[in-house]
This record gives sequence, C-alpha cells and structure tokens, in this order.
Amino acid sequence: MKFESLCMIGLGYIGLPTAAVFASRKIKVVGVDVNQQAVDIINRGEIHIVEPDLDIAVHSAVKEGYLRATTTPEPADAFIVAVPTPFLKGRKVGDIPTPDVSYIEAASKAIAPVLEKGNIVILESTSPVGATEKMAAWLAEARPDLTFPQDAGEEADVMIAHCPERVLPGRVMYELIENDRVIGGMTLRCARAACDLYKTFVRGDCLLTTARTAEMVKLTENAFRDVNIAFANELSIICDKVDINVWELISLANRHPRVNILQPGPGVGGHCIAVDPWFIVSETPEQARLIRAAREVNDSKPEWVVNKVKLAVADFLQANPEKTAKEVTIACYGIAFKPDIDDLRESPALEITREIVAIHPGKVLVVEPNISVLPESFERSELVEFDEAMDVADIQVMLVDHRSFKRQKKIETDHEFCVDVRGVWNL
Ligand code: SAJ
Repeated sequence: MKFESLCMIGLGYIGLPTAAVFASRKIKVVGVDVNQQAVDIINRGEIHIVEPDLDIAVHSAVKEGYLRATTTPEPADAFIVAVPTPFLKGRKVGDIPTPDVSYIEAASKAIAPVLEKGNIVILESTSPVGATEKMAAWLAEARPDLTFPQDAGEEADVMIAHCPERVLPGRVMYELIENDRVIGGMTLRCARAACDLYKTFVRGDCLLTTARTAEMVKLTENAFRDVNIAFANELSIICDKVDINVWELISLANRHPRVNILQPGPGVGGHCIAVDPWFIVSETPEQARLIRAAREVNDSKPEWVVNKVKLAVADFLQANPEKTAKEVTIACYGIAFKPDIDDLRESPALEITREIVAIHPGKVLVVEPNISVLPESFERSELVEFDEAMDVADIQVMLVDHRSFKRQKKIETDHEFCVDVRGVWNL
C-alpha cells in the first residue's frame, strides 16, 4: 500500500520525532497537538523538547513543506496516535495503579470526523492489552457509516493496528530507524498495511503479529527491564547490610558467561519503565507477583537513599560535636532521571533531593550540569558547579552517573560522609 499523507496525533517525545522522520521521506505530515504553544514552536521549525538531532530534522521538514502542526486533525491516508497513557494512582497506599486511556479516547473522538474509507489508524502509545480494540470501538461508535475490523474483518473500510514505539530517549532519531518494529494488526491486512507505512523509514525488521500481542510485547520489554533493575537495587540494599561493595560484586558476577546484572541506582524514573509494568499488574494482579514486587522494590529505593543520607548526617554530627545540623551542608550530584539528559520527569534523584531539602535544616547544594535553573520547591537550595560543591559540602550524595561526574577526580572526603548510589566513586 502507498501512503502520501499522514496525520500524527500527539507531538511529544515520540510523535514529533516520528512525524519528522516520515516527513523526511516526503510524506505530507500534519502534526496535531492540544498545546498551541508547541504547535507554534514547531511551525517556526523549532522544537519544544530536548532530543539530539531532532531540531535539524524538524527544521528541514517544516522548511521543505512536509511537516505542519495544528490543533485539530485533518483528512489523511494514515493516522498515528502517540498520546500519553499515564496511570491513575490508587486511593489508598498499596492500591494497584490503573492505566488512564482517556487521551486515546479523546484522540479517537478527534480523528473520527475526518476518517475516510481506505484509511489506517495506528495506536503507538504504550497501552494496556485491549486498548487498540477499545480505540476501534470508539471510532466505530462515532462513525456508524464506516466499517471496522472488529465487525467486518479483512473487508473493513478502516484498518486498525498497534505499533508500539521502543526508542530510548537520547537516541530516538537513530533507534527510530534502526530498531526492529513489532506491528500488531487487528487483522492480517491491517498489519501488512501498517508494515508498508513504517517500511518508508524503518531499516530494522518489521515483525507482524496481532494487536493484543503487540500491546503485551511492549509492556513485557519494559517490565523485563524493571525486574532486572529491581534485582540490582535489591542486591545493593543486601550488600549494604552485609558490608560488601555491590559494584565489585556485580562486576565479578557479570564475568560469568550467562550472568548480566544491571546497575543499582536511586530508583527507576522516566515515563515508561516505572509505569508500564503496572498495566500488566492491574490486569492480572494474582498472576503478576514478580512484576509487582519489582515495582515495589524500585519504588522504595528513594526512601532508602534518604535514610542513608540521614544516617550520614548523624555520623557527621557525632564526629563533629561542635556543629549543629543547621551548619551541615549537603551536596546532591544529579537530579535528572538518568545520565546525560536534562529530563527531570519522574526522576527518583529529584524526589530524593526534594525530600532532603524539605527535611534538612542546613544548606543543600545541587549539581546538575544539564540544567540552568532549579525547579520550583528548591528555593532553599542552590545550583552550583561540581568543584564548588566538593569543596564546600560536608555530606556528598551521588545520585546520577553523568559522564562529567565520572570524569572528575576521585572523592577525597572521608567515605563515611558520602552516599554514592551510582558507584561513581565506587565506595
Ligand atoms: N536504570 C537503572 N539501572 C540500569 C538501567 C537503568 O537504575 O542499569 C534506571 C535509569 O536511571 C532510569 C530508569 O532506569 O531512571 C529507566 O531508564 P532506561 O534507560 O532503562 O529506560 P527509558 O525509560 O529511558 O526507556 C525505556 C526503554 N525500554 C527498554 O530498554 C526495555 C526504551 O527502549 C523504551 O522505548 C522506553 O522505555 C519507552 O518509551 O517505553
């Protein structure tokens, strides 16, 4: 099948790069977003998010007339939905968070009026199993004059598929093209049509399956990583208890040909790995025991780190009885959700630093080379350079292993007054 035009719903971290790559292959793309400010920025050929090389791609796509942004969907050969699917936290502690598919519902209702026979609608947002069928149902309800795969099978007027994104923030422009892609059709014809569309730029393999399997594949990938990170985080807590250097332990264990342990840290951040496993747990709470436990281990790590900092302050005061807590300066290194990015969303390092600022009566210095202003609620703290923090602080808290931190000289401060959750100082 040949596609000449595309309407992308959602111009965020996935929608905008994908729209720009389609446009670079000379497909006429209209990008739709509810955020008027983002729309204006994109129409100027600029970007509202940080991602290497995205600015160049968007600039040339807009300049050459293949990409335009607006706030309402327009008729096109293909529609891609790339909107957020957050979760709704439970009312009580211990409640399982449930997926919020309201943005998919709103996108379906916005697309429906401009749908035509022969169109394909693809859901890219990470979704709970069954979300693609729900999207098809919302579209069918709004357009009784058209037929959809759930009723008409291969003969449907409109094809529906789920093609989850699997790109790593920071490498999106490369991985979009090079990664293999899972393409789940509501019917085989739907999958084949979606494959034809993605093949315009995907150099990896396009692997066809059903929409439900594709939904579960995406959730499985992120749950797999979450479970493996939880294993590393649990090891770090065990090793702390029995006084073993976890970094040495992991590097030695990883010399076994079939062992590959990930790295412990302050917890799991970002919008994906800390969220998607809950979509599995909320659907099958009795079966998904390990996946749930991993989420709980990773979610509890920030609190464990804060307690380590409290203990370090207590030790420092014991060693320096002439000082009061108010006179103790703490430096936190890194508040981004992972190394070498400026993204603070759902960052455990940010959560830990915020908690330290809230409870510590003394000064808290923050070192974060990837940002220029501290977020709100950090009024009492100061953004400083690495060397200044090293010289001034009594307690050093290493939270994110940014490349620039790893390049700095080894810490000279007494080990007792350091909390290094990333192994940068290998304490
Ligand atoms: N982390 C650790 N230890 C590790 C690896 C990661 O603590 O050894 C932490 C990071 O610091 C971060 C969190 O995990 O806080 C997540 O970071 P990440 O780099 O593992 O993943 P994301 O969230 O940036 O992107 C993930 C990727 N999924 C997988 O690798 C299975 C990406 O391919 C997905 O496209 C993305 O989620 C998504 O959008 O779903």
